[in-house]
Amino acid sequence: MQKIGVFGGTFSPIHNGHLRLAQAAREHFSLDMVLFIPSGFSYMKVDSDILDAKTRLSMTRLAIADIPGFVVSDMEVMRPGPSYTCDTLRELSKQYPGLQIYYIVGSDTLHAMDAWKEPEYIFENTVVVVYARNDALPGQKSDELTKKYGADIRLIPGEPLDISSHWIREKYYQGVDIAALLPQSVLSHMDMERLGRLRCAVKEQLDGKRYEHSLGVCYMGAALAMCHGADIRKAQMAGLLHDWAKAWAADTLVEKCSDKGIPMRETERQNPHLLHAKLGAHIVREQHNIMDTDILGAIESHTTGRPGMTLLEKIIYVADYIEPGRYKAPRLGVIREKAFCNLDAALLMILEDSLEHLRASGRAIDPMTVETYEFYLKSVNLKREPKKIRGKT
Ligand code: DGI
Ligand code: FE
Ligand code: FE
Repeated sequence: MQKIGVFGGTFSPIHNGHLRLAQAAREHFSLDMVLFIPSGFSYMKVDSDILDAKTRLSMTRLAIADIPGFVVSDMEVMRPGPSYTCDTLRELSKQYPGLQIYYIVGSDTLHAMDAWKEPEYIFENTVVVVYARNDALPGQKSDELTKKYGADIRLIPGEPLDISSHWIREKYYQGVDIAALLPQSVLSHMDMERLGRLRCAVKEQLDGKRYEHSLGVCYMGAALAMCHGADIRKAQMAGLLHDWAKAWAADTLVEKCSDKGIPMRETERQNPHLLHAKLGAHIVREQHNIMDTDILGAIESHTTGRPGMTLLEKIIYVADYIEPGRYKAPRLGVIREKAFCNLDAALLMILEDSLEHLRASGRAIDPMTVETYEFYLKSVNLKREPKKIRGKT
């Protein structure tokens, strides 16, 4: 009789732990294949940050694409209404008559199965194979279910699963590097999907011209990140979101900053447009779950800069000035060229020209702009090769 492993789950996202234990189950129980079934709408899970069903399905397909014996089913994603395992198993026994189903679950799930719809159907018609999770070992529960339902419950040998999708999502939004924990294709899909959603949100928030400018900073940021070895995705994200609060009127900016307890300098109160940077960072954190301090810092410092900027902060500051849609600033050609070979020197030129422009137009200069200028004037000069004086070595 052919044996099929059925691995249902939210897979939000699927990660190396899932793949490892599916492989272990396949080998240990000599399964002919493992069918991954991402859940559709789950009546059990109410986490608001779970990725949408189509995204989870695509990520699961990408993750197993090159692994022999692994197959994905869209049956739960496509089925309207909540996902019930008993319905899925009934459908599978119709689809694959005569097959023995090995239903793969985590030990945490085993503890909850009593409360599922028709648990007796599941235990009568499948061998339940359990993988241990660090936070919930199968223990007594197996014996209890065996007694109650005559269940055939077996353990997948190996290390307990010590990572969870929830933990990965949390770290992902904080900007922690999780590349080692899931296939590259899955991470890339997650990034692109998130960028796509943010792009739609920015399009709603800004007028056409400012939206185009934000796209310009997004791509310019990515190009500079490639050139200078920064994180490309973070540069795209920060570039896309940097002017989030740009459309708001002066009094709205001041009002929102007071409401949120964001401190304002005197120059910022006098020139509220300066506030769009720090307020924007605050809002995207609140509204779009951007927890990455690198990205938030780049948004916050993009108008005045700050002494000791991070690489990403410099990249966004410079990209904002030189993106392809800009045409008014003097020395744009030289600064654009410099940006790719000496980022600090480009930054300094922009600060110099901005200060000059502010002075010429009689506008108040924020002390942060001056501090940033002085900081980079010193650091760029320090890095310059000392001029050789004739006759001396
Ligand atoms: O938001 P963007 O227009 O894309 O660019 P930005 O965030 O760099 O904002 C540019 C504006 O900010 C521009 O009008 C100059 C102004 N700015 C930058 N530094 C200072 C400043 N305005 C004042 N008053 N003081 C500053 O120090
Ligand atoms: Fe701006
Ligand atoms: Fe901008």
